[in-house]
Amino acid sequence: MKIGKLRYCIGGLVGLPMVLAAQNPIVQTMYTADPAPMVYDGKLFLYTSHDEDASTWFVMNEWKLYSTTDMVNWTDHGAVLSYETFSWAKGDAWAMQCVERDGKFYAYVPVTMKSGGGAIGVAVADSPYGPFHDPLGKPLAQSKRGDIDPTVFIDDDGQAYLYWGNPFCYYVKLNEDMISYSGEIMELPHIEDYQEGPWFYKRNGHYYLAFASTCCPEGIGYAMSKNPLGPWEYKGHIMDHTPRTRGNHPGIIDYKGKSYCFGQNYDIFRLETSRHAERRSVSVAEMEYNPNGTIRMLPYFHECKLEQIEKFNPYRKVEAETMAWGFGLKTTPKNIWSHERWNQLVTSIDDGEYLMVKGVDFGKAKTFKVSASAHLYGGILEIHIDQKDGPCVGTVNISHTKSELREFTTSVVNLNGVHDLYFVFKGGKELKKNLFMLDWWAFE
Ligand code: FUB
Repeated sequence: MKIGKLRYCIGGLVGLPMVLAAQNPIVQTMYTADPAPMVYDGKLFLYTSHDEDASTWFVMNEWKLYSTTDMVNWTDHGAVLSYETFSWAKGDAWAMQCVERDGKFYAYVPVTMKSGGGAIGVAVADSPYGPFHDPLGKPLAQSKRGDIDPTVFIDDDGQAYLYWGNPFCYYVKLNEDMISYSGEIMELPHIEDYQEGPWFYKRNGHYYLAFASTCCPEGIGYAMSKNPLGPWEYKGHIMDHTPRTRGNHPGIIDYKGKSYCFGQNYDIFRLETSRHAERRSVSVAEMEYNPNGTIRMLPYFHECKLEQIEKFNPYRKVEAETMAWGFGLKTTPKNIWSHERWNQLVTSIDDGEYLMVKGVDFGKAKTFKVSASAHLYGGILEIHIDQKDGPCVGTVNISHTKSELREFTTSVVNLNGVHDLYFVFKGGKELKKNLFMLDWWAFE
């Protein structure tokens, strides 16, 4: 099933309800939940869980990866890890977190075991994109119950900590190898309003434990401590409980001088129906700290600030799966057998749909090149600026390519300055759906 079919039914408008006019939720091509940001090598990586398109309850099989350098245009790297990575797991790829240590990437995940019950596993990779493998062949940690939502933090002295759990919050000290622990698993004294989804981090000497607050609806709460093992003092809401989202789940990070709080809601699913199902979408907001380290409460995501922090450079090969908005489109791995499995194609492109890249710094573009494949009749890619119906500065006729990827080039007019870029897709009378697939594009 494809997300976004009702787009054309809302009041007869071709477009989006006002409520989704901003860059949130940040992924529209599929459902994402449980955001886990990580900064590495100047890039913000975002691992998410994935609600399957037809989920009613939590149908979750894999973890996805997205990245950005400007906070509004996100590149889709596909699924980098699945519950099948763990031979002893039978499903339920819920909230994970990935951390880097000495050039290795450790993904901590909750899964349901073949033998029954939940446990925390760990997988290791040499790159943030994977491939990840399970070094233990068995769970890393298991407590009495509610073994979900692992969060890991490495302190300045090198000691790493693992926290997790719903409705109890457990913790343990990880060893330097990051795949074993020392001492007993401990249970935290209950923190007011704690439900699940702990997110452990340190900033300016303060330790923070943010969490999804008491269900339902969940908000985002937080506690602070002077010590990585507590005692933790409840400090209130980062985002209040609100009927606008049933579940929430924090992921908090500093990037390029700003602080961000990621969470989740049902806002993409709401475009289709008002009934409830676990089909969630990750959103993000800029957040601020007070001088004493406490956090200024945020309104709901739609009222929050989210600025593009650098202009987008179109004079390079841009993966087509990089977008600020792509409602109605899908992505799929370009080649599942390749070691670059994270490279995606944009698919499911129907007549009237569009892909938007925000804040593109054009300078003086003269030519546009796109790599695409069309299995049948193909279609037209129109290049518009500023709005979907804004000036059309170029048109590419993507014709039948015998299923091969082929480069198409067109000249473009009057392109300088910074503009939002819209690729608007048009079919002909023979074909309205699945017009073509896109691999990459570039301006020259
Ligand atoms: O995504 C599955 C579960 O829902 C997570 O583990 C919880 O934090 C909640 O977001």
